[in-house]
Amino acid sequence: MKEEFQGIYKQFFPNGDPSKFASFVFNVFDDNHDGHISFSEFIAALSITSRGTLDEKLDWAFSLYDVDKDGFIRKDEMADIVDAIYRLVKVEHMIGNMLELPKDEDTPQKRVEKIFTNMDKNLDGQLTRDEFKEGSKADPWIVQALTMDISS
Ligand SMILES: [Ca+2]
Ligand SMILES: [Ca+2]
Repeated sequence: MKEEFQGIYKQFFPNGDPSKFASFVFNVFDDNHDGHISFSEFIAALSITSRGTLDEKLDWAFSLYDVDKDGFIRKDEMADIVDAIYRLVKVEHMIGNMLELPKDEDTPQKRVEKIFTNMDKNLDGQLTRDEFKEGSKADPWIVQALTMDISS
């Protein structure tokens, strides 16, 4: 099932490497963590990512970035996802933009440092849901990347 899912992403990003990103998204779609995405799980996730309100999208994005589901996004969790996004789009849609990425954003780690500088208001090295949602409104890239608006 996870392989099928990766196959779908492969169609959208034939020259990128979507396997890592697809795994993260799969884990969020698979709400009850039984290793399968049921039709209702699929529809629910799809409607949030395509037609949800900004608030719903931010909640969804938070659950994707909070890989271990402890209610906080640590730097290494975000770096993992950002790395997956960079792999996904590197060759495909971003190549023009990639080359023009400022020096402080040209690796996932630098990008995450920058995101945390803006979002981690109390400087404890992790993002609460509130910090994340507030910060994402100022930096929409972080949600656009997840909902595949990245190419537009
Ligand atoms: Ca976490
Ligand atoms: Ca914090």
